[in-house]
Amino acid sequence: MKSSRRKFIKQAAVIIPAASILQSCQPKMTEKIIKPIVVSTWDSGLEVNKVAWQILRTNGKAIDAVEKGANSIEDTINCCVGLGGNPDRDGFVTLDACIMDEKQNCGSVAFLQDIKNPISVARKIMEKTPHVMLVGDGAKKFAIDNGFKEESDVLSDDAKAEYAKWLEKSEYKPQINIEKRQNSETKVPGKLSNGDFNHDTMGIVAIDSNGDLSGACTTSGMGFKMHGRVGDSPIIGGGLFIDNEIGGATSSGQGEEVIRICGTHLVVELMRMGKTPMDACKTAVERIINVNPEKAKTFQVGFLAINKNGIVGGYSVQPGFTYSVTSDDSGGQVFEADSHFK
Ligand code: SD4
Repeated sequence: MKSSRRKFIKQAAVIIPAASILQSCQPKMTEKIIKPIVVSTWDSGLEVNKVAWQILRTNGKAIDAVEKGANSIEDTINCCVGLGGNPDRDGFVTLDACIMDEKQNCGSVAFLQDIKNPISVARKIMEKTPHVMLVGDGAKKFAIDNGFKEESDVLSDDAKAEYAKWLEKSEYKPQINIEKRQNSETKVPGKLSNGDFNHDTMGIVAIDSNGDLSGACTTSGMGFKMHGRVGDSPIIGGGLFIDNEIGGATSSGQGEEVIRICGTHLVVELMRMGKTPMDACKTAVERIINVNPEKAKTFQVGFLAINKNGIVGGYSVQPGFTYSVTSDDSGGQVFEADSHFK
């Protein structure tokens, strides 16, 4: 499985050769621009991309594509992202999300409970308020006032089982998240469950046919976190950053480590200085590792970036960080990012 996967990835690298040769101070606008295009974190991003692609392929806006893509995984109740995710150590599912458009408008929501689509709440905050970020009860009140339904009994069966298992030891050891390889014999196409992966986050960046970028990042956060803990995913410049002149980036993994270096903002700034998306992600990962090389052996962080030309790259601390790319009707492709530790 692994070797055929590697072979596929090698072949894929041949399909997108420009990824390794872009060297100018800004993404070269003279090269062929790939658009529309949507990229998402993890293998499960492929399904998300399909939803986003339906909007992009008919000349829809990137902001709509990333929102609807994020909604599609938030709506999957037995999945790790959204209300189906694992709860915090007190048994509550608390959601974080942010969204950013081509004009650097942004909206963010954190520590939100009982609302199914945090990314849409974030978009409403972006469009209807003078603020960027609402949290907790205030965010929930805003959501309900704006027509979002309050859900009850939100813990999914998968999450209940995981929580019961966690309570046996009540130990807080963040897991190195990878997308668990799905057994092709048991996998039901299109149906995901918490057993299929141990990550909690979906980051999405799209370029529409107009050449405009937008991004979204939505999560239930690290499972069994302290009540009230907020990760990188709703932080503009942490879990997501978009600059319509340059490109966009998103992240998944141990949020604290991403926040410490303003991860996705750094990635976009590195692309501005001429790095390819892959090299920019690699430099950001190295920055994280330099903070504490010993500790870095114990966690995962993956960055995914796309520049204005539609060139895509990713890099992670540990092996196993995958991302999905869709730029035509063929259903998209999954890539495994190169990593610092092998
Ligand atoms: C967080 N970055 O809350 C998120 C977790 C994550 O896959 O990405 N999990 O820190």
